[in-house]
Amino acid sequence: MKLAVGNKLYSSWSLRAGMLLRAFDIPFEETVIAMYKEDTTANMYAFGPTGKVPVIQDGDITVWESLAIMEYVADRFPEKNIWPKDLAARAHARAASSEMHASFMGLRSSCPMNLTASFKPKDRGEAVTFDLARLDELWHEARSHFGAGGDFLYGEFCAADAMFMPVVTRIDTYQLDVNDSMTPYLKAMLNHPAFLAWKDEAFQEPWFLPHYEEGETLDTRFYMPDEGRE
Ligand SMILES: N[C@@H](CCC(=O)N[C@@H](CS)C(=O)NCC(=O)O)C(=O)O
Repeated sequence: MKLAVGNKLYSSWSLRAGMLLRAFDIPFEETVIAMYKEDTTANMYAFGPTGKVPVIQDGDITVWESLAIMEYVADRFPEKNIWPKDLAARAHARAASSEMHASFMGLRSSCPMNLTASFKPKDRGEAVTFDLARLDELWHEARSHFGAGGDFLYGEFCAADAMFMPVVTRIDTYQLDVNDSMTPYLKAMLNHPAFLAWKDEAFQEPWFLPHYEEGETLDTRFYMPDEGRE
């Protein structure tokens, strides 16, 4: 199985697919395509039909769009609990993942994924506050109804957690004000070995995207890619 992704420091959709395959120990070969370069679009079209990543190629089968990738991996490896086993939990996990795919635009546009640093808290406006309140409600519902068997939304780590991984990093990066009840989930996600492995690889990348930091005040720099070094 081959997986094409964008910059691991910045590509939130890539992290979702990368997290899923790593968390479930699925062997794959990864190609990283640098974003915002002259040949980015051509390189992405070489993998999939939308000129975007992530894309999975598995023999003759090509799968694009993050949610379709989750479903394909679940079909391909039925022995792994990519989605929760319980019907009600699985339905909730799929609905939550679809909501992640289609919504939370305030948070996604105001707080782009950026693993290089953390930024000082500031007022990020009503849309972000609204999204954080909805996340709190959704995560609380998942954890309280289905989460008893582990630290993740539905107990054991599943595709829904992979879908929310970039949001968890945004909460961390921008020091967003979230309900204390979310703290154990955030910690479990940020310490998941699949995320730590992704971050280690991200911290080798040379590409710096300064426009991802416009309007931000740096708190802590964790990693500066070569392109951003003086
Ligand atoms: N709806 C797609 C979104 C994919 C997407 O927008 N990926 C971004 C990277 S995070 C991309 O490939 N952008 C193209 C580019 O940077 O040129 C999915 O769910 O996978």
